Amino acid sequence: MPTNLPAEWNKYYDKYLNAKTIKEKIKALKEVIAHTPKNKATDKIRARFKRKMAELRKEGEKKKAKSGGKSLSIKKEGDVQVSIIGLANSGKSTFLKRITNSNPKIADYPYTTTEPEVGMLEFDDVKIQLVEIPSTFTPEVLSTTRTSDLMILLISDRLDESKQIIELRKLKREYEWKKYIFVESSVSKEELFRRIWNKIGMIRVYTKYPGKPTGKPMVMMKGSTVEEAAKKLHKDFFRYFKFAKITGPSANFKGQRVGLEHVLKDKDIVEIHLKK
Ligand SMILES: Nc1nc2c(ncn2[C@@H]2O[C@H](COP(=O)(O)OP(=O)(O)OP(=O)(O)O)[C@@H](O)[C@H]2O)c(=O)[nH]1
Ligand SMILES: [Mg+2]
Repeated sequence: MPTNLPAEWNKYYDKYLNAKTIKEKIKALKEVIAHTPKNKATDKIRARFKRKMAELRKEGEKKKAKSGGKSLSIKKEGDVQVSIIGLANSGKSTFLKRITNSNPKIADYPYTTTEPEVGMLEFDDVKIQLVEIPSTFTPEVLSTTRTSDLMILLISDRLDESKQIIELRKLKREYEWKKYIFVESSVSKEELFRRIWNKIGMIRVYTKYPGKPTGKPMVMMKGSTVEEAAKKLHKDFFRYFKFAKITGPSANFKGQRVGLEHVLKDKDIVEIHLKK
């Protein structure tokens, strides 16, 4: 091993060497990678760890398939997918029904919902697909959360608040959800949208053509440039790009002329001009 690694690095590496199961190995290797400084001297070793990580993941998938471990996925629709996680009988279906156009079964006993339920929240030109995750929390239903952009950890006034927070935090750690928000089930539709939108870090980019009103926006990652917007619209917009005119938060003034490298902001209106 290279000698220029921090002292505590060995601790993580030992833990990895001693890990027994594939899941433990993956977890330990993640720590090792996270604690390996990025520099020229560690380039090779980090590449090796990453290859090992890919191998372990593959091995894990194979094992799961053999053991009959099923995985489920919900077809992603709309611009963003958000999973709703909450304790059994806490009011997840009621919440989904109130916020979206869906009509899930609601009943006063736990585990009414056994398959993921889906609804669409449309707000401010964005479509957010909400998925109620059954509180059985089997690996199969939890596998549906892999495609989600955000987890809503739903807190209901029906059950003890601190108990809910403890249980939901446990799940969050176990499944390593990185993007999540705690939400009270009484939240308004507008406030919910605002909190989801702020957390996922995406932007709406409207496009304008001479003589046409602006339509539905493109939903893109924060930090996206005019180049990415042009490519997303059509490859010809990139190929024949001359300049763009921007109106909105990223422009210093209405109709500012910019190039491909210009970084866009939420609610920008972009008018692309092409070479003749
Ligand atoms: N006090 C209170 N009761 C609620 C609330 N939301 C739902 N309920 C009631 O709680 C019961 C369970 O509601 P559901 O929406 O089916 O709960 P769920 O979390 O989807 O339940 P499972 O799918 O069985 O886990 C129903 O009797 C609802 O009328 C709430 O915010 N406050
Ligand atoms: Mg339910």
